Amino acid sequence: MSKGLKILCEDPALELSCYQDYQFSGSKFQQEKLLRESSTLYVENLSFYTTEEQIHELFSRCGDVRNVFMGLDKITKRACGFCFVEYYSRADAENTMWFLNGTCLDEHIIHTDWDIGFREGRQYGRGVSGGQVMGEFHEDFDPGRGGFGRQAQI
Ligand code: GTA
Repeated sequence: MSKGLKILCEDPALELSCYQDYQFSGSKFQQEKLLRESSTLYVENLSFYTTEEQIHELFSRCGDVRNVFMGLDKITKRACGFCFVEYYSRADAENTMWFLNGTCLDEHIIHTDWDIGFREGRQYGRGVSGGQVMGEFHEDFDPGRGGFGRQAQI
């Protein structure tokens, strides 16, 4: 394939991120294969007040949603700003990467990423405070996301 054609065929909206789940026991190659065939998306930067119903409603605009798994604080079991959305087909998940990545939901710019597929346990935040790891490094106060920053680690 010529370089020009290759660039046209590559779609940056559908690219894999460099995120690696350290709890995944397979190789990097296996993880990449799963990501390339997956119909599941990870969604981040949700408001803690956004409900499963809202997510279902929004993400259904891009295709048939099979499941929504809300990300939960492992201690309080409350929503902590992320979720997994499982579609019936890869094409529908691709639509979402195109149309919903970077859009606004409940005053938050949401980010979507390919995911290897939901497994029990992955819905819980892995941070020391119970929420997501990245939430513990945000310095800014965000009323929609707790905004505890580094204080949670002290
Ligand atoms: N598919 O990007 C993702 C993703 N993330 C960030 C989390 N999950 C993701 N899945 C996909 N793509 O099931 C999934 C996890 C788990 C659930 C909760 O969400 O697989 P978590 O966010 O609480 O913990 O996971 P995780 O992902 O194991 O934490 P990790 O990899 O240490 O850090 C995630 C991000 O936090 C980093 O990419 C970085 O942006 C930020 N971060 C981590 N450490 C620091 C630090 N020292 N300083 C600043 N930022 C940091």
